[in-house]
Amino acid sequence: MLTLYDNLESGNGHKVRLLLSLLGTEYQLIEKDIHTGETRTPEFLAMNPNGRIPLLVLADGRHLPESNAILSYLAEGTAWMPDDRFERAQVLSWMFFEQYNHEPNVAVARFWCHHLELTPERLAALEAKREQGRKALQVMELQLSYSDWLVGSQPSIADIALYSYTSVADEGGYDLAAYPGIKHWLARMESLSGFIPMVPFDAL
Ligand SMILES: N[C@@H](CCC(=O)N[C@@H](CS)C(=O)NCC(=O)O)C(=O)O
Repeated sequence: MLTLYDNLESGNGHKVRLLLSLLGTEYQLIEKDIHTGETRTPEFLAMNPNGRIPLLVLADGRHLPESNAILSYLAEGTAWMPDDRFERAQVLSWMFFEQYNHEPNVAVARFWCHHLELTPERLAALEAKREQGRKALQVMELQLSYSDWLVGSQPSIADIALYSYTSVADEGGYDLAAYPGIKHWLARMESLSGFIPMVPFDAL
């Protein structure tokens, strides 16, 4: 059976739990406290030298870190990864965008709002993050204003990679009312059979 090391606050982890749920794949969940260094112990670093969740452990004991690499592994041979070579590259394109433009701003703003004391200096840095995050959301909005899904005519792991943190962007101070295409896309994702939501901070 697959084992997933994760933390329920994490959108990177949620991406993986969401795909596993949509695929109906059973797995064992091991929660790690990311605020007390549980992913920085020698035992954990031996599994992922980068000291972060999510981390997937295969039935044969091999370890795979990085949410989007895990999505690619799990989606192989399923409808969540297109067969077409160009569409596969487009999926990767959105996943790289997610890690470079979206997650460092949309997810980090959410983390700061909930875990850091917001001094005047941090508030200024937070506003700069939000500005970059709004630019990333606008890129998604443009794509989703003329297509239902980020790649091709059906949902793929590109949509999963971008769903998790976008769905809780309000927790980082973003107002999704400004992005009607994204709002409709979120609703399409949430209507998929097997869908599971992000756990809101106030429910943890
Ligand atoms: N690029 C990585 C980012 C993983 C990441 O930042 N994980 C955070 C939680 S969302 C973590 O484990 N933080 C604990 C730490 O850095 O010690 C991915 O997509 O999986």
